[in-house]
Amino acid sequence: MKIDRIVLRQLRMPLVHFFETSFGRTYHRDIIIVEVVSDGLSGWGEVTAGENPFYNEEWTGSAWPIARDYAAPAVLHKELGSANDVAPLTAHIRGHNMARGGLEAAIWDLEARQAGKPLWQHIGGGHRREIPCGVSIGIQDSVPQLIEKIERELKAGYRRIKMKIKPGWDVDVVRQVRERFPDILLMVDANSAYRLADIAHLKELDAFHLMMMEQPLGHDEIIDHATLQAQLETPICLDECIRSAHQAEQALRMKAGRIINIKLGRVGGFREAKRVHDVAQANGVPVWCGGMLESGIGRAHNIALATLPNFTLPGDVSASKRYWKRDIIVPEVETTSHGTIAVRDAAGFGYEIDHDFLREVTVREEVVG
Ligand code: OSB
Ligand code: MG
Repeated sequence: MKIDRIVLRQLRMPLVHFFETSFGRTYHRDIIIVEVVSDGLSGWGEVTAGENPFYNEEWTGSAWPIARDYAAPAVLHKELGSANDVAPLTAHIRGHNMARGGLEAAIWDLEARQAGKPLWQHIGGGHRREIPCGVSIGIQDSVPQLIEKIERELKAGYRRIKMKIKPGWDVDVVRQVRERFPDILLMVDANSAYRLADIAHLKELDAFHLMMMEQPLGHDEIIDHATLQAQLETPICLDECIRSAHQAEQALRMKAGRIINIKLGRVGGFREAKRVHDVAQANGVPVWCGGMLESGIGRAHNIALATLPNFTLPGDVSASKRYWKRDIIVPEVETTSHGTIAVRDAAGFGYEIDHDFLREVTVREEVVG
């Protein structure tokens, strides 16, 4: 396979509701979509970087030149044996996994379309026909607002509730949520808002039988997570600090956590995501698929990923309408009444691109090659 052309598009899409984490509030997304073209057929990927370099070092503004000037030229016009060969071609780029991963995922999608196969099958997934769904609920202006949101998501059928926490919005809020919903699968995500010195405070959360506490400490911190996990009953789930299978292996060897959240972009695409999955599985550690407020394209890739066998826990992949008034794919991603997404059998990522709407929300476009 040879890639003849790579089209980068930057979209601007308002979120239905703002989303707040410990690092800030987002009202709209600036999303980069990667289209790769070979012999007249297109594959599609999404760069999952945020609007600011606050989750990790990447942001839309950095991902654009990395994708255009470094990642795209490394694969363009080259004879590629398979999509699996793409990640090593951009591995000399330090960091910037999301910019690299958006391109890599697009080539997996293209190759699946060339073979006339669904993406989930092409990556070696297909362990389940429906993926179990949870939701990630941001920090709200008040506790009653949070409770109302949780109530609505449970009514919609979602199987697990994740609430974002930060200093000042943690133990007391979790206590009130637990009192109102004693039996639900509940977890928290701190996005690196705490330090090891906060250990006594974090241990108070042990009282609420949470499924897990996601990334409490530094975004690049494995050692302190091991120290914290040894003193915490609640399992730690690692997100930000797992950027490769090698780091996953080191973290699990150190017992820095008992669960891993896999995000396609954060680890640089499907090849590395599958490797992280395999390392976790070999260690008896379950994984789930995280989200980055994706458009339908990134969401569809996440669904394919979550059909791999060790994705046994409900992830953060949920219905399009929780994010967008109108998505850029048709049909939009929908959930069943029992809190799952049914996997589709169409070739590639399994949904159609809504080209008219894509054009409408595109604010920047550049062709490489
Ligand atoms: O830490 O999982 C996270 C959103 C943006 C950045 C980081 C995270 C999140 C989410 C939202 O939790 C997941 C989603 O609904 O897409
Ligand atoms: Mg997280």
